[in-house]
Amino acid sequence: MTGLPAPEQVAAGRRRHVAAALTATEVLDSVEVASFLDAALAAGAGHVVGLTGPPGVGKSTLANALVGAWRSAGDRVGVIAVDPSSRATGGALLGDRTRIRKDPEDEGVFVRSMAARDRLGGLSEHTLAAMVVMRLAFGRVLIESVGIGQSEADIAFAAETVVLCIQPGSGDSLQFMKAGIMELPHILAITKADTGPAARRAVADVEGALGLSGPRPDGWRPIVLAVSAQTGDGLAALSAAIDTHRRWLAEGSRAGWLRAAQARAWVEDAVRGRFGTAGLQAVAADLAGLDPTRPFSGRRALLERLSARLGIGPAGRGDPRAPIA
Ligand SMILES: Nc1nc2c(ncn2[C@@H]2O[C@H](COP(=O)(O)OP(=O)(O)O)[C@@H](O)[C@H]2O)c(=O)[nH]1
Ligand SMILES: [Mg+2]
Repeated sequence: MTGLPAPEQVAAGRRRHVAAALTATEVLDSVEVASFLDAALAAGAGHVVGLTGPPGVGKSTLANALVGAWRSAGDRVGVIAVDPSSRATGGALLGDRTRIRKDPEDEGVFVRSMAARDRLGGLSEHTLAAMVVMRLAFGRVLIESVGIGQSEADIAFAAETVVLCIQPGSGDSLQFMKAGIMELPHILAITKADTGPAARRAVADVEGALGLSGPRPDGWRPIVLAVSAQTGDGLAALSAAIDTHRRWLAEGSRAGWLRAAQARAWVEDAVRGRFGTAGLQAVAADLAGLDPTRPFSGRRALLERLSARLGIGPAGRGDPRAPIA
């Protein structure tokens, strides 16, 4: 018994079915769970927005404001809050949760917080599974994840639209540019716009930094804006920018390409995480032939094959980061 609801039940979006699916997919290694997630990935149509940036920049407050705006527009929203500190503080996100879920009777908002991992830049495979479940159930999915150094990049593993939050006067844009992070976000949101001139300067700084880093390989022109979650100024513009990027992705086969690239990255990351680069080399041919529409089944099969070949027990046991070579 896996306790898995039917994908159609999850798609109907009732909270108890979503919760059951999230619990049942915490362990990815069964055939049933892998097929469920592949089916969910194919059927889900929710748009996944990643909200990232340093601690204190205003992500949670902005997430709350976005959820409010989307709910007012009648959209149903799933929120995944990835918190690197939640293990240490045991419930740092409780405040966020109560702030976001204003109405406990509202079936249209679902918030799940989870601890960060070291891999996938703080996003665990569990986060990916949760994202896949959420985008089956909700038209909009928001992932809040703290970026620490290079890990701002890794929200791009999961989200379709990446919003990087930058604090006015922090000098962070310079750091991001140096670290090559400026090329990743589709939208750069200068937070706390109510703080005045510093926010306006930050917009100019970020636009300058983007000009220096040249065009993105995918041709998207990043949108820079200032937003205050406190006053609501710029919130409509942020929401519109997210939808502009969503429409851009929907043109041609951009969204499909993106999902396929992400799916490959998930499987590669899982293999690398358990079996190191030697594992990746051992299954290079299988990886090349991977069906990106069924990454969870592909991942499972590859891990099982490697475990059998190397005689080290079922996939997913032991220290997932221990390399074999
Ligand atoms: N002035 C101002 N302060 C804000 C705004 N948004 C968030 N803050 C404050 O910034 C701090 C960090 O906010 P939080 O949303 O928890 O940041 P996170 O760590 O990125 O999730 C809190 O004290 C917020 O009240 C804003 O739009 N204007
Ligand atoms: Mg937060």
